[in-house]
Amino acid sequence: MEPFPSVSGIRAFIGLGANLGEREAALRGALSMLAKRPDVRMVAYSGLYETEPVGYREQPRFLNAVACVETTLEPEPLLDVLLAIERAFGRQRIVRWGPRTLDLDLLLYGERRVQSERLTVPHPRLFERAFVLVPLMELQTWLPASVLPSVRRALAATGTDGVAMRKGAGWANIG
Ligand code: A4P
Ligand code: MG
Repeated sequence: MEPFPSVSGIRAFIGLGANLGEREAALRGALSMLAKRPDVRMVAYSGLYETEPVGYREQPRFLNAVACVETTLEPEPLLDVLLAIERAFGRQRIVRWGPRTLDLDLLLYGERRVQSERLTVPHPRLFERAFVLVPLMELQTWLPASVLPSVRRALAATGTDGVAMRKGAGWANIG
C-alpha cells in the first residue's frame, strides 16, 4: 500500500501568470494548492520566467510558469478548481489581457479537444505566446507526442524575445 493515494488519470498542462502584488508568492501558492488536492498530482513544473506583457502592453511585467499535472478531474471540473484558486488569490479582472494577481489557464488536457461555452482546449492562444511555449518546452518529456511538433514549430515562429528565466527547476519548493 502506498502512503498516499496515487492519482492516475489524464496529463494536463496549466499556465500560470501574475503581474500584480506578490507575483512569485501567488504562483508558488497556486502550485502548492494544486499539489495538495487528492485528485491532482504534480508531475513537474517549469522554471520561473519574467516576461514582457503581451496584448495590452501598458502594464507591469509578468511572472509565468507552466505545470504538468496528472488528474482524475474532467476538464470542466478542473477549470473550476483553477478558477477557485484564482479567487483565493483575490484576482480582479478589470481589463481583458490586463493586470492580474493570478491567472491560471488550462493549456492542454491530454490530447483532448474541448469546445464549450466555458472552455476551449487546447488554449486558443497557446501557440502564439512565447511566455507559454518556452516553459512548456521545458516539460517536453511529458507532452503528448502528437503535440510536441506543433509546440516546437510555434516556438520557432514566436522566438523567445521578452521571456527571461529568473529561477530554475525546483524554485517553488513545494516538495
Ligand atoms: N476559458 C476558456 N478556455 C479556457 C482555458 N483553456 N483555460 C474561459 C482557462 N479559461 C478558459 O478567462 C475568462 C474565461 O475564459 C474563463 O472564465 C473560462 O471560462 P480569464 O482568464 O478570466 O480572462 P482573461 O485572462 O482576462 O482573458 P484571456 O483571454 O483568458 O487572457 P489570456 O489569454 O489568459 O491572457 N503577457 C504575459 N507576458 N504573460 C501573461 O501571462 N497573460 C495575458 C492574459 C495577457 N498578456 C500576458 C499574459
Ligand atoms: Mg486566462
